[in-house]
Amino acid sequence: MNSTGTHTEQALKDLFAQHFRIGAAVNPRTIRSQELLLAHHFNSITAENEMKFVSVHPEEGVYTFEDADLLADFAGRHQMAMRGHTLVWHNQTPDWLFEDSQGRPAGKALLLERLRSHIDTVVGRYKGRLYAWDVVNEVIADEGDALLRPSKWLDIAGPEFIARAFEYAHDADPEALLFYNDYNESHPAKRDKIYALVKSLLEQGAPIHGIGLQAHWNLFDPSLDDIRAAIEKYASLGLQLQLTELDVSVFRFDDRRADLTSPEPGMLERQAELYEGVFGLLKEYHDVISGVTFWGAADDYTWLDGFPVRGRKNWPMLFDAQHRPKPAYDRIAALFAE
Ligand code: HAH
Repeated sequence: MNSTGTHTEQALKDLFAQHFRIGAAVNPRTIRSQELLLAHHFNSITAENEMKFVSVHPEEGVYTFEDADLLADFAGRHQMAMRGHTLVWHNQTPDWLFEDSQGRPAGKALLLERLRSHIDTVVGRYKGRLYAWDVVNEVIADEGDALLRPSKWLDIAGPEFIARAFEYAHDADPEALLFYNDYNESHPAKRDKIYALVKSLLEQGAPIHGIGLQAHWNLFDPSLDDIRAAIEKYASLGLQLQLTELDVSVFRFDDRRADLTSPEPGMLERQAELYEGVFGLLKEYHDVISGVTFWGAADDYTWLDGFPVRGRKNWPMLFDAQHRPKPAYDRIAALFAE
């Protein structure tokens, strides 16, 4: 970027043109504040929050698509692809969905009918504009032997809601690529559970086309060996893979320090090495990786400023708060310019 705000560094989308789409999560504020950066580097976007259940369907019979449409229009104007996120999740989902008209727990038939109708409306609205959907997000249990995370979905409908969601999405848009998406996807125990779930969906004949590795990583975890093993294991199912929410926090997950106002010496260099290692793997496995999306675009706005420590600044992206390339960008650009 030069002093007039024009980006002169090589565009990520050109560097990766032969390999995979490159995306960023956006919201109605960042499509304005980061427009030049987004337009220069990215050829795909995902709505950070605006297509989640509670955002588009806050009450029964009430759909609110203004913000989602704004983002889909932005993608259209800039000739960017767009991924949908997300149809079934345990968070950012309204309570009414799980209650009947008397406020008692909804039954299975009612919940699945509401799910079908929701998916039909939302996926149908963006048919031909969104090429992929995260149909089911984060249903695997983090710890212990249980496969599935406890949730109202599971309580009411049993495990069947997962396969049904994929069927409803496929009916609503037969062309859309349908993904299962989760985090801690490279930790061996959770990886094996995600693999088992997706394998069983395939055996049931569910229309699932890919696995989304959220890739919320940090300077210390996971190891490149674990990322490689996860890519190989998931790819052995014959599905395409995408990194759907990539960022590299400078803090260990259990580091709750909140006093840094700028990165410590060495942090950005270590981050550059890690990103170089990650993109080395992505290059090596590009045959099975069809997209890489960052959960943001530059360090001026990241969900990690609020998670897991509220109000703590983080610096996870390839571009700094002024949208200038960071050391991590330089290492990746060198790797793909070869
Ligand atoms: C993701 N969860 C969600 O998929 C996305 O919709 C949200 O905007 C941000 C992150 C990640 C997550 C995590 O890394 C740890 C615990 C719970 C959830």
